[in-house]
Amino acid sequence: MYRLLAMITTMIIILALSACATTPTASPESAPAVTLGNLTISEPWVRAASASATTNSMSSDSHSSMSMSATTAGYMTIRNSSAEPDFLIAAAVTDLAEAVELHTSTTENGVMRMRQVERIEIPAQGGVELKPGGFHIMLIGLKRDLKPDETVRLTLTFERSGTVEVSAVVRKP
Ligand SMILES: [Cu+2]
Repeated sequence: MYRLLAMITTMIIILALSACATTPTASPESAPAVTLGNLTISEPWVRAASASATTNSMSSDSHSSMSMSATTAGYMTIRNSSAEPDFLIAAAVTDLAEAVELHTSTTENGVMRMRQVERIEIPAQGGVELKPGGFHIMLIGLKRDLKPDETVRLTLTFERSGTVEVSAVVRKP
């Protein structure tokens, strides 16, 4: 009787283990991290947006001066294991936007403002988070709608590490 109980217990454990094995470790919404030299780029995502400019005011990263063209932004976390800093110096997309710029956001007197930056530093032995309200990759003049759960390709160029392509998942903010 005791042996039977032990057997059943073992079976339950095996079942539990196999159930764990079939459970994805990452949420399906996040793309796998990409490594480029000493850099690791994780969880790239792009804010869902309509190519028609009317919904532009919904985006917290919209420029008032760009109200005539639809914009959205891309975000990600970049880690740098090197003893030297690196810099994100360019980003690009294919057939998705008229222009791509690197931006930062700051809040002055309660008003969020954005400005273009030449490069975004990834500190040595550290990292930088591109996120709403901070650094972001600005897609200007969207050529088509970006719907949640679709994937877009972003090409990132770093001063030291070179160029890499990442898959960014489109998400609602
Ligand atoms: Cu911006």
